[in-house]
Amino acid sequence: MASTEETVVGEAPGGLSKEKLLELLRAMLLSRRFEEKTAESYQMGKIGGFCHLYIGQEAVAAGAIGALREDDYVITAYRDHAQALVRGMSPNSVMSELYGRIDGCSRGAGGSMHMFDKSVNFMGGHGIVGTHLPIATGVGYAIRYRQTDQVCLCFFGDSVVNGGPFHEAFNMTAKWELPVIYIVENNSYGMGTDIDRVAAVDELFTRACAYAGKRAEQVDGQDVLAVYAAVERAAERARTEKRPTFIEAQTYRYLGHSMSDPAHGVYRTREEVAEERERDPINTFVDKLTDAGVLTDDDVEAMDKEIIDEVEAAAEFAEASPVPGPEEVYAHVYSDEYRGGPDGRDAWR
Ligand SMILES: Cc1ncc(C[n+]2csc(CCOP(=O)(O)OP(=O)(O)O)c2C)c(N)n1
Ligand SMILES: [Mg+2]
Repeated sequence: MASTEETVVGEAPGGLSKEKLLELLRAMLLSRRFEEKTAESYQMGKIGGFCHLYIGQEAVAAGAIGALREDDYVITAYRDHAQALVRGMSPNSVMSELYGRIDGCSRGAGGSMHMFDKSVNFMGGHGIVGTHLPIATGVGYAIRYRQTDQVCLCFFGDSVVNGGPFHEAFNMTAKWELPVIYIVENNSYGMGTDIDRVAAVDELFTRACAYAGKRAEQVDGQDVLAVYAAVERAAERARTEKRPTFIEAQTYRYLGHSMSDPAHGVYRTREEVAEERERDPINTFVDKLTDAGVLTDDDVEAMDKEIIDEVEAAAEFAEASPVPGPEEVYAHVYSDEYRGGPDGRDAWR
């Protein structure tokens, strides 16, 4: 995307407008601060169930979704808070869902792994490893059927490339020439399993060459601009050539697999985590922006404070939101026709 003189100060990183650069930084900071609050609330017992944090991987969601149009679709796995927020779901809705409250996007019934909001074309939040890839194929098919030029962006983890759904989904997506972008977040681990222990070829993007030919590439997932550029190219290809692309984003999670996993785990060393933290995607992007004169340290601090306030407000909102009543047990099980009441048949129209 071309930069303009009015909006860019100095040499614009990535050739992007100042507005776009700030949007990318804001997306990453919001994800980070939101999840720091999530961890705190979880430890205080306010959030229950499975909860997987994305801290360290923010550049992937921010860069990839930042390169899409608002009417494109996004689908992801269970590590989904950042994707939901960056796609435009409100922090109040996501936090309330984490708290299991009625104002959550799934009325508190889904929790951490099941963020969903049709109004922003965010198709979830899916807990079973790999099974949302065929759903992405279906979304791509729906786009083709409706003859629009939207695209579907599908995030997933590195362990997925060894499973059947990856190969089945990608094969049909390529055969049917569907506008889907698959982006694997290679953070080197599937729970406590090092990808090197289970993948015959650890350059994961090469797995997709059988289906995508040269439309498969590897990017530095800690560099938000590199991710942005790769997805922008892929989206253009999907809209014009109606072809899928496979992107491997090399990234790293700083915390445990989930809230019930120790921060480092026994499968990796503290030194490795410390070394990876040196490549923190937010710090490196802030340095890039301040070096280029796009932002001052004070600007960054002001943005950060505003985001922290927004996240605190979301936690207060969630805290005040009611716990779902017993009538919710039967809601949305079969259809929207249910009109409330825990007491039997008359509750159905
Ligand atoms: C079909 C299936 N098998 C096993 C699990 C248990 N499980 C949850 S997360 C996970 C590892 C996934 O790792 P990866 O795809 O690399 O994603 P990451 O957690 O690194 O984001 C496994 C095996 C599951 N949810 N679904
Ligand atoms: Mg992984």
